Amino acid sequence: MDKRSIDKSVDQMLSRRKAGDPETVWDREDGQKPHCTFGEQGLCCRICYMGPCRIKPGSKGRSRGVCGATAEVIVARNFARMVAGGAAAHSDHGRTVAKTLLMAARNPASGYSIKDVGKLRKIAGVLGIETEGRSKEDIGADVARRALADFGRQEGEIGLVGQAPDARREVWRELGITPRGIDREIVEMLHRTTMGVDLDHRSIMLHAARTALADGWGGSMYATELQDILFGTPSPIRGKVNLGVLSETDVNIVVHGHEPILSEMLALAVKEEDLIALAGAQGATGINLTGICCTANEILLRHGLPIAGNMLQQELAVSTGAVEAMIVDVQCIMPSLPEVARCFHTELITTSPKGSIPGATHFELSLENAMDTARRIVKEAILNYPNRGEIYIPDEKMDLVAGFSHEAINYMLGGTFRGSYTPLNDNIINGRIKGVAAVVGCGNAKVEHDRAHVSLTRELIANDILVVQTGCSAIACAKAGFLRPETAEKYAGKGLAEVCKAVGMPPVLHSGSCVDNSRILVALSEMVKIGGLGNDISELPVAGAAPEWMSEKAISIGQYFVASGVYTVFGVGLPVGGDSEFAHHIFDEFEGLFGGKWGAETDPGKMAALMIDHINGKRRKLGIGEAKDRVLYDMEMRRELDQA
Ligand code: NFS
Ligand code: SF4
Repeated sequence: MDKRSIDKSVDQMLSRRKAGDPETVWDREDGQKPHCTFGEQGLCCRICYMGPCRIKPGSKGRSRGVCGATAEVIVARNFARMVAGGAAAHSDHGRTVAKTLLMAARNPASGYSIKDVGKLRKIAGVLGIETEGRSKEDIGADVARRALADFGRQEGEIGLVGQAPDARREVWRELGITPRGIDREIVEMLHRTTMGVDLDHRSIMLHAARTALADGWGGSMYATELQDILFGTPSPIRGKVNLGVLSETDVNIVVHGHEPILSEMLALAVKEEDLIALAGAQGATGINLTGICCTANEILLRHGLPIAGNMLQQELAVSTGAVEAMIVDVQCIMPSLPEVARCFHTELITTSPKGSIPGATHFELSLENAMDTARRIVKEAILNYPNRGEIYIPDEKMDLVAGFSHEAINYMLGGTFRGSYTPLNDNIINGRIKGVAAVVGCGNAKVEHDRAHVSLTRELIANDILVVQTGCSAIACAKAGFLRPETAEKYAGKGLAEVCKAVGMPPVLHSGSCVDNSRILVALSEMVKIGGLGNDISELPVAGAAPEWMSEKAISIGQYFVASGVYTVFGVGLPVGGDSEFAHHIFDEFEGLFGGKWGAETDPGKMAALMIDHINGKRRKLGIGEAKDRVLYDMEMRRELDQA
């Protein structure tokens, strides 16, 4: 058995397992080995039933699918369909938030309201909606309607691309890939890649860029901006992370999934006195609301609520025996959960009409009365407390500071409300900070849990690169202790450490959930607008990475980062190895089109090297590069990291 995780809580949980205990994701991963190499290389086509067809790797031109499809077309179609799947997931989330904003604006009895009026006005401005002399509800309703219209828009441009630098918008216009409507691009992606339509891998990937941009600058960006309007724009906040945040004596409620629409209400419900009293009456000391995955990131950022773990820890959280209820909505919820929950007293509760799970209890969330749903769920969890059996909670937990929305970064660095990125740009120009890297994305049971996130991030900050994070990657680095200001002194390079110390921020900034990768796009656009670092995102000394990705959503994110001009490296592997022409297209030719391109590298040290070299290259082009060697970690330092 390979080592599963660098996170000690995982070892502690796995080492206690006895015969008959429920399987984990790692057991099932073993059972799938070896993974099908055709699929791994993107060479398996199941688009029509003359197949499935598979192409022998390296058989260029000689081996075709039954219909005649070549390797590069099959690889491209599979890749593009992953983009469509990921864009659909993020965007449907954005749609729910837009509907919630409309509800907040039109029905105050729903319990939703508009919290961040500054953000509302800013977004209204971007969308060309009149704000003068109007109530926040009227503006909010118009913003929500404009957002909903952008999902179904047939022609023109979706509204939030207005946040991108002019030069970038020009690149998209010239390529003809500015998204028209969010749903429209996703549908067209599926159409183009059905049997016998778009048979040119370059054309398929161009539309994949349009689809991904409809996610990054559309669905995801609407999700983020409208959530901020509804629930508040995050600012730095303290929190705790890892399985050790579960309480031995409180009622433990774990939210898991993605949309904060219900969890925001749960965060309020758990503070209600009658519910706390009810918990007391059941013998508990209180109610402990925690989370897994991106919902956890959302409630951490806005309420400082603790995170129990990232995606690969969901089964382990239930296996502590200490979780009264796990409440799930959509995305990244393992189908194995009911099985695990059955072995304990944990009640698995579904809330989305889109995500039904046999064996779970369903409490449908209605936007009109979300608070009532939240209270009923909390009560259900409390009443389950007396059914607790034996529990085991690993003692691992770590402090963190999160909440670095781009507005917060602005504020911290600028020092004034509505400050600016000028100090960040200045520090990049003077070389204290070499550049910025986005390290994001999932965990994947194929590789050692959290290792690549943590080693990559550590090497980047040692080289004076400010790291911005989201998703399960942020949770990984949080568990490793990187989200504390003192990390700067311990691990960051001298220049970065100096800046962090002056500002009082960690060298690794947690910016939120996966839809919040759109915050990074806005931050990069701001850096361009401030000036001194070129005219387009593609000129900035920045890079992106998803070192342990697994989800289609990660592929969509990668594609929109690249199409926005960012060099983006993925770990684990990419399902493109089957065709050298396709690989050449996304790894090389893309740069000529978008100014950004894909990279793939499984070794985190080498991944760091690729990103650092890229950032240094951009610095030289801007005329701000001076020779300084990369800090290379030797084996000794890596071992030390393992033990940290
Ligand atoms: Ni992003 Fe967040 Fe995690 Fe991956 Fe899943 S929870 S939306 S997809 S696994 S980072
Ligand atoms: Fe095979 Fe072509 Fe059908 Fe794909 S579309 S399954 S390659 S026949």
